[in-house]
Amino acid sequence: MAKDTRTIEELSPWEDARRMLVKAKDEGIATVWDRLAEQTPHCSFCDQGLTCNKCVMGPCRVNPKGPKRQLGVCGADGDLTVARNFGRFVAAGAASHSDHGRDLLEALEAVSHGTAPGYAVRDTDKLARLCAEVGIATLGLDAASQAKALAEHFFEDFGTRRHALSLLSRAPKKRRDIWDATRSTPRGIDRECVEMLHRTHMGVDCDPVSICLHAARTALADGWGGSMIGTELSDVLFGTPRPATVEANLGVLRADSVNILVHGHSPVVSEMILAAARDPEMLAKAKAAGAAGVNVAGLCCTGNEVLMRQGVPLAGNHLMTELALVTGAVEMVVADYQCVMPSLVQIASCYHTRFVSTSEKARFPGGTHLEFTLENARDKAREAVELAIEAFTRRDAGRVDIPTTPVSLRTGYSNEAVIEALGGSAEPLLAAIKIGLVRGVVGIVGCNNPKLPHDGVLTGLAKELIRQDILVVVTGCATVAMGKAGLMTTEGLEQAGVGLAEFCSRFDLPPVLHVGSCVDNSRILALCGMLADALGVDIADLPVAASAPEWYSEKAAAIGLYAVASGIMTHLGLPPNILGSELVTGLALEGLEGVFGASFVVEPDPVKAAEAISRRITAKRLALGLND
Ligand code: MSK
Repeated sequence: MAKDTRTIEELSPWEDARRMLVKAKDEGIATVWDRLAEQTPHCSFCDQGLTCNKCVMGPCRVNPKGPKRQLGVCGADGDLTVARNFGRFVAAGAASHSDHGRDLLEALEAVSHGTAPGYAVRDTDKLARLCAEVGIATLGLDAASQAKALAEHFFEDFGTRRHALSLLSRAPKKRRDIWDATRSTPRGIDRECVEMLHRTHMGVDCDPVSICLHAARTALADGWGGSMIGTELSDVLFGTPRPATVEANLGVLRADSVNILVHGHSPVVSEMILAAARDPEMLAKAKAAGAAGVNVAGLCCTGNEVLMRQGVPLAGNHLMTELALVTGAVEMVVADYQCVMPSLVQIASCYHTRFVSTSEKARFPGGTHLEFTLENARDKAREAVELAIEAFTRRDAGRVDIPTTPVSLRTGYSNEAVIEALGGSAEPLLAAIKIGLVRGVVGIVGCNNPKLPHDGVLTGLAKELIRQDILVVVTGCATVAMGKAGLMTTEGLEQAGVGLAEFCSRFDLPPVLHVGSCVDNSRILALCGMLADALGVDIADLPVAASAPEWYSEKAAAIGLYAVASGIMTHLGLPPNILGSELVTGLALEGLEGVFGASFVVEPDPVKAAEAISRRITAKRLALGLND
């Protein structure tokens, strides 16, 4: 297999990653970096978005400036080909987040019917608030009846609304008017995804601009719909996050315990695994097998979910998932869905590790499939923990290497927790923004990508921004990076500018606030809506920005596009595969500014990216009549 020519030091700055990369090499285990090297150089047509495999007259490679093949067999030119591919890319991301949201909705419905043993409404206040927000009268309704009514209401957002999603009311009126005027108002979550597939079938929408605008509508259905419902109902079912200090990196694995890693995105399975692992009966079984206990740790966004609500330590982000298994100390990976590399099954088979898939819609041949449903989850979780205990008895102590000690980070900053930390309203933050103590707020979100130095752009950008008195909020895999860089404790304020440090010290906040998983980017949208309403402006007028510096996934493209369509300038460390069309690229980098008041910036260098974001924040501040 081809090897990445970068040195291990160039691949990742972290001690835990580097040690495991060396161990993987010594043990002959291929990782994502090795496979990237083998796939490089990539097909230049695919790289530019100029291949089409949507029908069997093709597949086609379109060469817009070449002597031949300027059109696909159907007659589609390069712009149309790129737009169709990008539209489907965004729809897949929006569908993924939203289908995750639907699972929470089904869980809420089952809880309301009493058919989901072990699940319950844990935040009854939030349930009542949500009911009131969408117009459900709660007087005289118990929690189960409220849950039933709310579930019925949100199901309509998925399929049968005709005009607008219900939580769009959280966006300022000016923003909703822009969506109406540009025909971007998302009508139904499923509807926009399905319509994108329809529009991009051969011979339907042949206008690249029209397809891109529908991509924005599809992304908005994710951000203000599927993801937002997913976040809110996760809080209702599992508790609204509150600030806590937790640990992260591969050092959270324990040599003396049964280690179970929960991976993927949904809290529905991982919460049950956690409950089973904490059961005294399971603990006794673990002890009988010679272990000190059962240690559950998280990976990726499932990790973020249980970190935020349950204080479960986070073992790593996207590029750490394979390396976690290379420690030789993991008994089991329990996966739900999304961002779970199929390679984990092969790597697990090199150790005593069991890979367990749990979702009917996410199967991994070669692994153990324990199908969780809302009815059987409690029993299946116990079965999984017992299998992990059995795997512990087969662990080869000679192959165990747990590198480094864990770092601490602060988590749990739901919007409710932020408001509480500020003393009951967002006013102190607004006041700090007005006088320039805090110059702006930037959401840094998303993944790792092996094409870029692991966590390097994420942390480099965050350090530059906080140094310039810009508050950073993070979600998803960005979280572990910031935690390892020491930016998620109040000690991180040493790296912040004077103004930001003063503001954060006053409220005992770190300079980088953890607001959750990928779907929880919807918390950032809601916060922006709240701040804009408080100032009487549109979201596009706020001194805010977003960034997905090391993104890789379709979901991240949907997030970026819903941020832009909500009026938030968005930085990407890598471009999507659209560079084959000057029209689509121009729309992304400039044209959307005229439509939504925001567009994309692509810049792999974190310092240059910070400069671009800072310039934007300065411009927005001056336009609001504030100092720069
Ligand atoms: S898990 S989408 S690698 S953030 Fe949400 Fe991480 Fe990106 Fe997956």
